[in-house]
Order: sequence, then C-alpha cells, then structure tokens
Amino acid sequence: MVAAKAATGEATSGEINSWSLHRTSVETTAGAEAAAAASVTRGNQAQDGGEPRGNGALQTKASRTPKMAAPCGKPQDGSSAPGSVPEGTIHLYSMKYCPFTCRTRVILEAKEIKYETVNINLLNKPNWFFEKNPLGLVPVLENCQSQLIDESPITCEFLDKSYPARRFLPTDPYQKAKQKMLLELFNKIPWGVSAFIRLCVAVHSAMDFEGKDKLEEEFQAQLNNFEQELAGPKTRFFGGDSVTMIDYMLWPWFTLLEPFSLSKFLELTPGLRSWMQAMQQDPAVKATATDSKAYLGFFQLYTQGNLEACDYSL
Ligand SMILES: N[C@@H](CCC(=O)N[C@@H](CS)C(=O)NCC(=O)O)C(=O)O
Repeated sequence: MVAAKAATGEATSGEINSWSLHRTSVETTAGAEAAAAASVTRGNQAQDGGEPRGNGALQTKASRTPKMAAPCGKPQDGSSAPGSVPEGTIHLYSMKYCPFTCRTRVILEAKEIKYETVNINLLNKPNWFFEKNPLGLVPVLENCQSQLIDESPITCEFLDKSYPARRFLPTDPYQKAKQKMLLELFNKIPWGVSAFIRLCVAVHSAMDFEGKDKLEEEFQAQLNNFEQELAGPKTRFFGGDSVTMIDYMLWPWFTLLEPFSLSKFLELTPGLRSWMQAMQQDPAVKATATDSKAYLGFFQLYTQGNLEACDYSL
C-alpha cells in the first residue's frame, strides 16, 4: 500500500531535496527510489497517528521502557527538524543499527538519563541534519542549551562528566589514559571499528576467496591481543572488576560476532567469552540489545542501498 502511494509521486519538494542528498553518496536503483518515496509517505502517515520512523521521528526515552512519543507536539516528517530540546532531557540523533550510536545509547541507559531518540535515515538524510553535524554522521547529542556534541567517545565522555552520579571513566589519570590507549588500539588495528564490520561481512559471506585463511588468522590474532588485555591483570572487565567506559566503547562491535556467525573465533579466548557473558548481564547492555535477525535484515537492505534499511524493524 505504501509503495503504491509512493509510485504516484505524492512527495513534497522538501522531501525530494532529501532524496537528492542521498544520491550524492549512495547509488540508487529504481526499487530504492520507490523505497525512498515509501519512507517519505510513511513519515506523513506518522503525523496522522502512525508509527514514526526515521528522518526525525522522535522517540522519547523517559524510562527504561521504550515508548514512541512526540515531545514537540507531533512526529517530524523528512524535511523539518525536531523542535528545541526540552529542559531536563537530551536529544540523541541516532540510527538503530549504528555501533557508534550504541556506545552513546548504552551510556545514556547506564546513567539513566532522560533522552529522546531522533532516528536519522542515513541513506536519505534530511537537510537539517547537516546543521546538527556537518559530517552527517550519527551519533550526535543536543542538549537544551542547543549544544551539539558528536563523535561517539566524545559524546560518552561528555555524558560521563555532565551526569556524574555514576562515573564510568576512571578518575585516576593513568587508568584513564590506559582506557583511551586501548580504545586507540581498537581504532587502529586492522579489524578495528568499521574495518571490523567489513571483516565480519567478508568472513561471513564469502565461502571461499583468496586470502580468506590469512584474514581469519589475523582476526583470531587480534582477538587474542584483546584476550591478553584481560588475562594480564586477570580482571573480569577491561578496566577492572566492574564495568567501565572502555567496556561500553568496545561492546557494540562484539555484538556483531553472533549475527555474522563469528562466535567460533572466541573458542580460543575464554577471557573474552566470559567478558561477553558478563556484559550481557549488564542492564544498560540489555536495554540496548539488538536482535541478531533484525541486524542482519537491516544489513542486507543497507548493503543493497535500500532506503528502508535504517527503518528496518523500528
Ligand atoms: N567516528 C564517528 C563515526 C560515526 C559513524 O561513522 N557513524 C555512521 C553510522 S554507523 C554514519 O553516521 N554514517 C553515515 C554516513 O557515512 O553518511 C564516531 O565515533 O561517532
């Protein structure tokens, strides 16, 4: 029904603008363009009481129970920015499946901060989002003073300092430096951050390709390095015997092992395995967990450039 409506071209010119932005970064297909229109139509439908989706759909998170609501009056459509941030809350510009955003979300949850999620369709970004972050990347935080903070580790440190009731970054300068060094290591190593995702996909999807054995060896070696980080001090978590910032910074990538069927690589790293089990018990981790099936559903659409991807299972 939605696609049929989209095919009739009922989108407004503002909505079409945001498609043009999309065209600069992602190759579209006719199917994907129809999907773009579908997402726009759904945004309009949301204003009439349907479920708000990406491109500015506001999701209020006032407690641990997720709840869809429109704190600024009504859900936003693809072309208009959400209203100003009410006092006592904070906006998180997000994409459900983004591991960087997961870092920020898990800290918001762990600190029980009241926040509102603004879902951004990263394959069909609204113009106004570039005013929040000229790079067009999520996560971005916006507080009620209209201060904008991006880059996931910076958003997390900002939250840690602004809401100090429960601190996750060590106050001891050396311990803090150690956490930052470990994060840098993670960012730099071949499987760090987005390379990690590419590697997951390569190992998962290609049955056989040149260099696969070497890739798997490298992957295992890097996991072993992180195993040593735990084995050396014999602690349960990377920063000691309770969860700290570095655990939350690394966690989102480890959650990808299951959807990409890479958990077998943990057979040789018992420390990492028990770290993962301990992390899975953490209430903030539980509150932000994404179902493996949903992740793969999103990923399949995303890699096809399907503009519905970021809305998958929202
Ligand atoms: N270094 C940034 C990376 C953020 C990032 O790459 N986010 C991705 C989503 S997972 C994004 O916004 N991509 C949109 C794009 O590349 O256009 C951080 O740590 O926050």
